[in-house]
Amino acid sequence: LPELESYEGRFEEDDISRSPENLSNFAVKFNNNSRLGESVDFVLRQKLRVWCRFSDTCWELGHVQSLSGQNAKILSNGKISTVAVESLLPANPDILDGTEDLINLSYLNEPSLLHSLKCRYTDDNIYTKAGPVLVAVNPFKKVHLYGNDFLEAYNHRRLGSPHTYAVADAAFSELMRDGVNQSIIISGESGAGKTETAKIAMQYLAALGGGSGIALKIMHTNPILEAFGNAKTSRNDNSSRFGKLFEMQFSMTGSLCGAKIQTFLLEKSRVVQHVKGERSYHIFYQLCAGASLDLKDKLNLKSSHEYDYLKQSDCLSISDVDDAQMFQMLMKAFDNVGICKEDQENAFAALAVVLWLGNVKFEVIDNENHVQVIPAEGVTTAAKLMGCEIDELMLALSTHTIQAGNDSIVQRLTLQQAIDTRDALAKSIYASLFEWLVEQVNISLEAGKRHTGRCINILDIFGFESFHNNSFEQFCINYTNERLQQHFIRHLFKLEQEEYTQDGIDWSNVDFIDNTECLNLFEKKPLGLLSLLDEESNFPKATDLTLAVKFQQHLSSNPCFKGEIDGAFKIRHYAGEVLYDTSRFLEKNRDPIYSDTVQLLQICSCKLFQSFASRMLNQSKPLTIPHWLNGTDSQKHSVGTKFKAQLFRLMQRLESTTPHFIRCIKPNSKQLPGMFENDIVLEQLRCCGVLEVVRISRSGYPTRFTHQHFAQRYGFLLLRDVDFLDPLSVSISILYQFHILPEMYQVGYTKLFFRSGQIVALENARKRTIEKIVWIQKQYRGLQV
Ligand code: AD9
Ligand code: MG
Repeated sequence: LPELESYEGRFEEDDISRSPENLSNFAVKFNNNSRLGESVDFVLRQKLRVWCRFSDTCWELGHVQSLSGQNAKILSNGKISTVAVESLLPANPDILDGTEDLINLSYLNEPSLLHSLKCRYTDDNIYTKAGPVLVAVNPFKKVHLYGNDFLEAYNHRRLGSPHTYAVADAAFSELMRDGVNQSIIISGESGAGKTETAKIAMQYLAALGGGSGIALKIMHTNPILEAFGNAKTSRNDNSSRFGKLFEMQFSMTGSLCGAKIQTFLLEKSRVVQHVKGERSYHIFYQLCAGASLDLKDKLNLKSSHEYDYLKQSDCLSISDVDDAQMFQMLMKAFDNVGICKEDQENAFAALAVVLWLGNVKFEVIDNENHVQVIPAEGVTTAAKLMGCEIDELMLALSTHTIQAGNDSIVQRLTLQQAIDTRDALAKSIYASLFEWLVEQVNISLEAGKRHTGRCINILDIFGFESFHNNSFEQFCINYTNERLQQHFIRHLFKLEQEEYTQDGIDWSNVDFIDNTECLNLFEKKPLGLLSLLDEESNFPKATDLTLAVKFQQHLSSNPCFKGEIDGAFKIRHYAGEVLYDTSRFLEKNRDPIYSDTVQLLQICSCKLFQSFASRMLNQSKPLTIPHWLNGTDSQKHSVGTKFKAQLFRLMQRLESTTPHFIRCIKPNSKQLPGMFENDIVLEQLRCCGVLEVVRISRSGYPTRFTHQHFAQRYGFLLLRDVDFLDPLSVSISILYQFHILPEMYQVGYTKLFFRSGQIVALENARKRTIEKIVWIQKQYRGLQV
């Protein structure tokens, strides 16, 4: 290495080797996202790229030109401007711009993460890894990343770039290798692409384990679930209004043999009420638009604008979606999944009942606001389709019977009570129909004897939500996300710990934050949010305001809780603080169904409606006394309690599997392609735990090199001859020569582990040395010529 020797003298002069402590300090500081501070001197000399903050989410890339006092002159976009030093963060070298794994970044600050994702997104690389997590940024357009060629390339490992296929492939390989069940946990906010991602994972697994008819059947469950469980919302034209765990079952040899679907928290209020610009469930519009004349005739079906439940929001269609065509696809899917014609027709009849119930009107008949049903097409058609007498339905909707000893007293309902009764009936018919349908699909997907218990679960579940107005739904959703977050952090912790212990290094100073305190706030008995909510739900005279007072009384010592005025309260979630409004909490938690309507369903001649009645009574053990009466029958299972139990079962299932995490990100709120809005993305990276992964990596030792690789890459920077040394000794010599502080690295059996940012100093030295070598070589050749 004559060139290197002749270069040594220059290298001695270099400030990098002169001030190594500076380098380490500098790296630590940047690493911790702190401002440049005293290390700006170094940045100046290096003319490093920096991020200049113009607002919380607006960062611009620039180069430091000079420094005066607490300000720096920055060259950015061809202009020089003065920026306060405290508004600067270090940027990564441009070679890392398109990195496939965010953890590779030397600087893991927010603008750097955003920049990396954005660079990739611009090139239609919508997938990026963040350590063990796959980040998927919704392209809102067709991207050429799917289909048979890609399926095969990932299957044969010809492609290794981040992809949902790669995650599915890893899950499958681990299932086959270890015999341990796997789960793919997909989360993200509404419209971020969870359902599409779940379908892409299913597609891969179906192709891998497939060939048989079951793969096709499984794929056809999607249009069915989407028709009945998805709706247009302001955030997503095809928003899933339920959570879903899809279990794909495999034989010992890895062929797909069955599947099972479990659903969570269907938003049934949407059936009777939704805001302007949104729609009810797709199936209603599809049925109205696509039913055959014969079916229309049977159900007395009109167009969607004739139904009060559908027309309330002035939104009957979705651009670029043909409901009639979707209906045809649904019928095909029904046939392929194996739902028989009779069941299909029964389901359509139940839908028509819901629509017609919505058209039932009441008239006030006395000055106490008591009502009777106006005999019209709504109530007559609904009764006919249910298989009951019109009078019976009219009575069930406008009166309530109380048992007093052997006597029964019939009370007329007021207008509001009657409307509530009607809507409650419509909602519970729809929810029962949905449950029934999922059961039918499950029956047809059953693996039977071939099922070995080996499976891959795909979880497509609502992400963390924080709106202007947050109610009971957000309360349940965010509780779910706290549980999933705990699972996520435990898993990351375990992974890290395993790697450290395997390599014999001390991991005790890796610091993890967990969210136990917030989970306690929800779950503790008797003084947790859910228990207190149930307790208050059982007091007939309780109101949402008394609930809020109760929360305040018992929970104010928990640091994650804060009572607010007017019945509101705040919870400090892992993803940020959310303000909840208790209004209608009690009602939603009680979810009353009314005894008279359930009794009516029991005597309907239509078998499906009879089964709905037993489902309502047996499964959910609901409150059968309407909340406006001081009933004595206390509530057995509230929505909150049932949901908590369901969530516990889900977590138990997930905990027995190896998890794979996919975080979907919505790059803009307009559902448009090619638009990447920093503030929106950053908020989601925070909420879905990607920043947490990065933080955890930062708190540990994210940069890892085998001794060989490290010695090979940096050995030539040593100022002494190291030819005779083994790789570990070379590595140690490098660490000493560059004065890397002992707390910044650990030496394992096979690898060196570095705190993030440490490698930058070495990389800079390496780059500059090589540049100088090249320069010297050129001079040398020049001399020879
Ligand atoms: V919600 O919580 O159910 O409201 P999701 O499920 O997160 O939501 P969804 O999967 O429905 O979002 O995606 C929204 C839309 O984004 C889809 O209808 C597609 O138009 C678009 N999308 C999402 N992922 C992809 C993709 N990989 N390629 C192309 C996509 N388009
Ligand atoms: Mg969805």
